[in-house]
Formats: sequence, C-alpha cells, structure tokens
Amino acid sequence: MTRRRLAEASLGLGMAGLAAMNRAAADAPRPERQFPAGFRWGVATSAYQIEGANRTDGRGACIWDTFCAQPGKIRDGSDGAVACDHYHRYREDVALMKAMGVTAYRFSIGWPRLFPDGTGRPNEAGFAFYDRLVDELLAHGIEPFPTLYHWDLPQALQDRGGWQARDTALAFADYAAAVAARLGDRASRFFTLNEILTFLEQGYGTGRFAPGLALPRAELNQARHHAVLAHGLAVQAMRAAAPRAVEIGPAENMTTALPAVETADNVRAAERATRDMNAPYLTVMMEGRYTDAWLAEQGADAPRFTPEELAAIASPVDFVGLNIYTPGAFVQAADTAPGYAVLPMPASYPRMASTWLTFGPETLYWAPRHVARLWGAKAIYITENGTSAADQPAPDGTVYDLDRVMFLRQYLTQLRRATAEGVPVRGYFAWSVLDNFEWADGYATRFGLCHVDYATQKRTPKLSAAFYRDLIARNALA
Ligand code: IFM
Repeated sequence: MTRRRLAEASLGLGMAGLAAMNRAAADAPRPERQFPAGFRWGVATSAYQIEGANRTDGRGACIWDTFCAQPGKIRDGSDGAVACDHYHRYREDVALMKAMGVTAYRFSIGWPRLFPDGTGRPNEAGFAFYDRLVDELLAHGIEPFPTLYHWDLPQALQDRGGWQARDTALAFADYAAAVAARLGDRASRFFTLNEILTFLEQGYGTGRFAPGLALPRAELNQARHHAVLAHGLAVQAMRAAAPRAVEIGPAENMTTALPAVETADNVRAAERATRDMNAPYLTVMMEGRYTDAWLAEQGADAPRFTPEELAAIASPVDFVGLNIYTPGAFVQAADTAPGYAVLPMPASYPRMASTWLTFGPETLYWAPRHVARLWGAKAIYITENGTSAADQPAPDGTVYDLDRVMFLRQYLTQLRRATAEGVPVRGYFAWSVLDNFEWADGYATRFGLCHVDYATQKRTPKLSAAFYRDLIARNALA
C-alpha cells in the first residue's frame, strides 16, 4: 500500500460512522451553508511544536530548548527534541493533509535551523529541509504558507538581548529576506511573526513561556515595540529580496471585543474596544501610531520610538492573518469614556479542555469583521482556529472527539456568516493537523485533527479529521 493510500485508509473509510459521513459528502450542499468559490482550506503547525530533530543537520539552539531544560517550566517535563519527528516524517504528514483534501499548509520556518547563531553564517542543510517540504507540498497540490517566526528565537540572539534589543528586529529582517530569496520562487504568501501578543506577554511579561522573563513595564513595552518593528522591517526586506512579487502579512491573535447583545451601539463599542485593546500590537501595525489613550496610560513607561520606525511598522501588508480562539471581552456601549464597558465573564461561561479556552464561536465572525471595518483590510486569513480536547482513543483506536467537532462546526458557522456578509476572508487554517508540543503544557494537551502516539509516532485521524475532510469536499457546512 502506498503511503497516500495508508493515510486515506486510516481516515476511517469503512467504519460505520465515518462511512455515513462520507455518503453525506456526496449530497448537494445547501447554498446558505456554502463558502465562497476558491476559499482556501488549510491546516497549521509550527516548527518547534512538530519538527523535533533539534540537534540535526546543524540546527542551533533556540530559547525553547533552553527553557524546557529548566526544571518545572513544562508541565510534563518534556521538550521539543523529538516532538512529532516531522523533520523526518514530513512526507507522511503531507500525505495525511492530502487525504483530508486541504489545499493550503501554514508551517513555520525554524530560524535556528537556517541561522544557528541568529545572524551571519547560514546553514545550507536547514534551507534544504524547507526546500524539500515546499516541493513535497506543491507536488501534492497544497499551497505552502510559511510563517517566519513562531517563537523559536535563536538562543544566541537572546544572549545578545532578545526582543529587548532593537538589533533583534534588524536580524529578523535579514533572516526574513533570506527566506524570501530562497522560497519566494515557489511560495507566494508569507506570514511574518506569529502571535506577537502571546510570545511577548507570556515570554517577557509573565515568564510562563520562553525565555521566562517577567520584565518591568517599560522594558516590556520596548520589547513589544521591537517585535512590531521586526514585522514592518521584514515586510520591506522580503519584498526587496523575493524573486517575484509575494504577499505578506502578520498572523496575530488579536484581542477581540464582542458585543454582548448585538445592537448598533454595542457593535460600535466593540470595534472601539478592539482597537484600544490591541494598541501595541495590531493597531500600531495597521495605523502606524500608538493610540493616544495607550500612550497616556503607559506614561513614562511608553516605548521609545521614532517617526521612521512607526512608518516601517505600518509597511503596507497584503492581508491580515488572525488566530482565533477565545472572545477577549464582551462589551456594551457606555455614555462615559472610552465609550464601552467591559462586562465581567461569569464563572459558569463554557470552556474547552484548556481552561484559557473559553468557547466563543462568534469570535470567528466579529474578529474579521472588526479588522475589515477598522482598517479596511482587503484580505484576511484565519491563520489558526481549533481546540484542545481530552482525546481518549476508543478500544478500536479511533478518537471520537465530539467536542472538537462541535467546536469547529459552531465556529465555522460564524465564519460562514462573515463570508456571506462580504467580509473578505480568503482562507482558514485549522490548528492543528497533528497533536503536538503545546508549549508549557507539554504533550498532555492535544490540539490535533490527527492523534499522535508519541511512543510509536503513529498518526491516526480523529473524527474531527473526517468532519474537516467532508467540509472541504463540499466547501460548505453540512
Ligand atoms: O499551540 C498554540 C500555537 O503555537 C499558537 N496559537 C495557539 C495554539 C494553541 O495554544
């Protein structure tokens, strides 16, 4: 049996429940459930979370290698040294994607694989791996969507100041240009940094993530500024270095304010709140200025910046990538400044397996709609969406992840509302194709459409993989 057939077979064909689903896929989709023609359906991953092989072919160390080695930092004491061994099994993983019918794959490039010291000496073996991956994807009709930074800062750069240092932004632009020069002949769309908000707040604010720092507010603001500057400088450097025109944008997990009750006043309040809440992240990237309210709030702790830097930060992008998980806040209009009130979240509000993951399907409607209204975005990709789940394999080995299927169905119903109303969402990437290393939670928390047995590296598609394949086949919700 070929690898591809194996992957197709393991998607559950022949099992009673899934077979029924497959028959349903042949039914004509109802127009009111349909996504736009040409909509891209993808899956997403990141280098440190799946590749493993972290000492292979000249890869340098990154801050997560260092962080994981410190006792007590990772819930199960694990690290990304092996992870899903994707570095060696990427062909099998591409075949799994193909069997699901995905047409786009968002993966991240490991900066320490290409530049083991962060800058200077390039590592040809690292570039060669991404050449192989991109070629394999294209051979299967899957469009590569590389992300330049998904949190694996080369340790050598952290030793020289990390994101607290302006030089890191310059180093990132150089690295991004090298990637665009190498892959830009085959990849047309790139994301710069993944979730600046998360890696800054958790890595430099609370210390829960690598490099484990809890900086004072002024230093944290400066690090935030350097990260958004890195994004802007990279956009410019990549356009200059790519062998042809490429499209570039961020992949941010914008804090999304939702109207508690959908009235016109509350919707306006939610837009205003979303702009305010993202002031040092997506707002400055889209507007080229920090909001007056945010600067006033930071006072003497505001970052130091120049007008030239602000202009660079707001370098025009081709699309906005949004990672969507939870509603950031529910708000309603208020008569007093700032024009909205954030409502308290009831203790009984539903959550998924990860306690931080509150269940808010409407976020997938409001987030892209706010971005289109606030900043006139002409193209938006949902760069991540998905949920953790308890995921116990049944005696037959299948994971019947009904909660993940429910989550996806409800969120995608809201995305369909957005596209039907003309919000320019061009594609959706499910997080994630595989269970993987979930940062400080280690391997116990599973986000995959495919189950990974870490002892054997066997991949088994879950019920949610069949749900997703059926959706892609119809380009519509059932
Ligand atoms: O696994 C992470 C990913 O790396 C970034 N976005 C959220 C996911 C789930 O926590």
